[in-house]
Amino acid sequence: MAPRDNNNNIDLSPLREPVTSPYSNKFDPMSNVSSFQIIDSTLREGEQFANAFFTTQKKIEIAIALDSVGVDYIELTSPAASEQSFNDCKAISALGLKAKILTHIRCHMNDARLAVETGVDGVNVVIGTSSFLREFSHGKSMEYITNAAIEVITFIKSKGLEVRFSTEDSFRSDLVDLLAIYQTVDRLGVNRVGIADTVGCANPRQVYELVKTLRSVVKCDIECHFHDDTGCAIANAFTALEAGATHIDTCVLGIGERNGIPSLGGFLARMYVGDREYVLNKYNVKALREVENIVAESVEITVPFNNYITGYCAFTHKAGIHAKAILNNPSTYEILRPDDFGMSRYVSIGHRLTGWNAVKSRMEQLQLEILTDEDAKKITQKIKQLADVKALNLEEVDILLRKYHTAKLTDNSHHNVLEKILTHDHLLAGMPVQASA
Ligand code: HCA
Ligand code: CU
Repeated sequence: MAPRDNNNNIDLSPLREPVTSPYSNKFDPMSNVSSFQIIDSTLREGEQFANAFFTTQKKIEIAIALDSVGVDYIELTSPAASEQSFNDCKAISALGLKAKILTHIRCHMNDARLAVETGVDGVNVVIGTSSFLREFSHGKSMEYITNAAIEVITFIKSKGLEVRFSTEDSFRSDLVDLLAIYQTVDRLGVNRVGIADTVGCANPRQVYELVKTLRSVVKCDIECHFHDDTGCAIANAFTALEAGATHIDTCVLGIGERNGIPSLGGFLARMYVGDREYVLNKYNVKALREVENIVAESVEITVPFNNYITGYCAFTHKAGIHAKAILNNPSTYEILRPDDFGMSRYVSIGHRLTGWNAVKSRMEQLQLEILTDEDAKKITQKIKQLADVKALNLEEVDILLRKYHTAKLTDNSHHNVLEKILTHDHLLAGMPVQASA
């Protein structure tokens, strides 16, 4: 039976919550869609973004902002990269953040020795296993890689730190080689193994197959890292969790080598649709905007118009049909609830696709109470006529509404008002000229 409020009226509020797809399979026992962890790599993968240069102070600011979002781990550039990188690992480990701090190293004893000196909680170790990388990059055999992995992992574990072992370019590596090395390191007691789609070639189906296979041969957690060269990074991350992965790598705004990896905000948007409670209870999604602004400014980009959640039109509704439904019940055309993310919905009305319901709603917001539905319809026709030449901004729509309203209130001359306004200039006639800067 439908829930009722105290006055026995049907309570519509559950219907106003975002309604997810009936096809989602929340109770799949393999799936970790409701129990994943985030490893944010803005300060490692993100440092490989073309424009990135983070000072120590900026890294600290970003780490604190990431900690406010509640990411589970923060991954830092290898201490072997440079002296400053080593010192930055120390400085960020010493901040005492809630997030665990990782550094990311090559599968190399020299790097491992440096890493354990920095005070990090764990070390993410990586080595290329695809034939391309074995032939054209480091030139090592699988036997060499396996022995190096055993030595490095044993050493890091002996220092009491978390350790993850990952293979670069996993999706172009030989499956038998991959499974063999993951089984070896699993037996050594790594906390996680990692899969990396270094070139962004994988699609969700391939990801599902590989993670599912890996899940059946190792006991440890599974971390996944997906590049976005072909637009699948977030979908791949979601699918990996469905197949049993446990940890996903993200970067603020999706920055990284070439065109990056899943954006933290986009990934959280995707997961919110999978399990809203889990995301909202565990992560402070209202803090996303702050960390995005810090990173965007620091790497000299603007937040893209179509950015998940915080892009300037992420919650803007335009077409009349959408606007009408949204005003009745936002779930109709919104899968994310803007207020959950500290954002506001905006219904755009000054264009030729507008509808009278949206215009009426604006009249109500402005408390122009004497105006009727008929008035809203007439004004809407006028907006469409003007907007066929050039769209009106909200301020201009408001001027039209107020002029019409004043005329109706004072001497019932509102019809004349509409007849006289044939251009934008007519609309703005008599309005105070904006002071120019
Ligand atoms: C790279 C390394 C990496 C590592 C991922 C991982 C990748 O810059 O090439 O440690 O799992 O994409 O393979 O970022
Ligand atoms: Cu990468």
